[in-house]
Amino acid sequence: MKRALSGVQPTGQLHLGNYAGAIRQFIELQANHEMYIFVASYHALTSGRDAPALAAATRQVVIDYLAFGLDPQRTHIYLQQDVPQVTELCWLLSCVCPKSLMDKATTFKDKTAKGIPASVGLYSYPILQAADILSVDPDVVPVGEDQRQHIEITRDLAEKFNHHYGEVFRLPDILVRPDAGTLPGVDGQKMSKSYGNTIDPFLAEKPLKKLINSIKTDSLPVEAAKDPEKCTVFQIYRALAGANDPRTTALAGKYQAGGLGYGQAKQALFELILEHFGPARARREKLMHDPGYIDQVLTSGAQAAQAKVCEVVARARQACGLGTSRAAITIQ
Ligand code: AQP
Repeated sequence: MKRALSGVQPTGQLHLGNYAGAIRQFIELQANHEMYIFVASYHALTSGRDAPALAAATRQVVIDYLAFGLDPQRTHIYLQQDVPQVTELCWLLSCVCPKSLMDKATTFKDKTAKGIPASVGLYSYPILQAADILSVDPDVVPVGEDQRQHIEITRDLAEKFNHHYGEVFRLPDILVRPDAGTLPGVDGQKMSKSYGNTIDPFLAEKPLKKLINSIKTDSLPVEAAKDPEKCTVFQIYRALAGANDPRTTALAGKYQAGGLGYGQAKQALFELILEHFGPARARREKLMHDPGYIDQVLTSGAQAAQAKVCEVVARARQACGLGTSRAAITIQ
C-alpha cells in the first residue's frame, strides 16, 4: 500500500482553501493509502507567539480533521510535538542544505512582507517541512498548489543527503488536486489565515451568509454577460462542487448569458457550502464535547508516527556516523 503524509498549521481556524487544496485529498486518499496526517504546531511557532492561542488552535485542527472525515482507524493523526525526533532529522538535513536553497524560498519573503518577524525558524521552515515529510518515507504528499516549491526543496534535500551518505530517503511526489488550484479569499487574494480573508465552513449560518455576501465582485450590472473565470464567487463554487459537476456548468452558463446578479451567485455558494459540509458540521458539534476521544486519537496517532519516525531517524543517524541513540524518548 502506498503511503501519504501531510499537515496543516494551527495558525487559526481552518478554511475552504485548506479544505479544497489539502484536506479533501486526505479524505479521498484514506481508501487506499497508509496515511500520516499531523498538526504542524512547530511550524506555527514561526509566525505567532501566543501560547494559549496555539494550544487551542492545535486542538481545534484535530477536531476539524475528524469532522471533515479523517478516520483514525485508517489515518494516523498526530501532533508534531508528540514526535520531537523530526527536529533531529531537521538538523541532519540542515547540515546538507546550501544556504542558497533557503534564500530562494518564497515563503520567507512573503511572510516577512506581511510583518511576521524574520526569525531563523521562519527562514529555515522548509527544512523542518522536509524533515516532517521524509520522516515517514511517504510516496506522496497531498498539498495545495502553493506548496509546490517546498516539496521540490524536500526532494532536493533528500537527494543531497542520499548523495553524501547513501540511499537513506525516499523521494516523494507532490499530489495536487487538478481542479483545486489556489483558492481565492473574500478579497480575491489567496485565501490565507494571515490575510484575514478566509471562509470557515463551520461558521454559524448567519455570519456565514454575511461573509459570503462580502466577497468582492466587480460592478457590472445584472444584465451584463460576465466572465466566470474572473469571479471569486464562481472560483470557490467550482472548487467545491467540482469543475465537471452539472451545477458548475449551469452556473458558468448563467454568468455568460447575462441576467445573473452576484447576489444570486453568492446565494448559490452559500447553499452549496451548507449542503457540502452538512455532515461535517454535525460531526463537529459532537466532537467538540468529546475531549476523551480526541486524546485517544492523538495518543494512538503519536505512537504509530513515533514508531515509523524513529526507524527513519535511526537510519539517517547511522548513515552519517552518529550511530544509535543511547536514550529513548517516551511519550508522556
Ligand atoms: N488558498 C488556498 N488554496 C488551496 N490550498 C491552500 N492551502 C492553504 N491555503 C490554500 C493548503 O492548505 C494546506 C495547509 O496550509 P497551512 O495552513 O499549513 O499553510 P498555508 O498554506 O500558509 O495556509 P494559510 O492559511 O495561508 O496559513 P498562514 O496564513 O498561517 O500562512 C497546504 O497544503 C496548503 O497548500
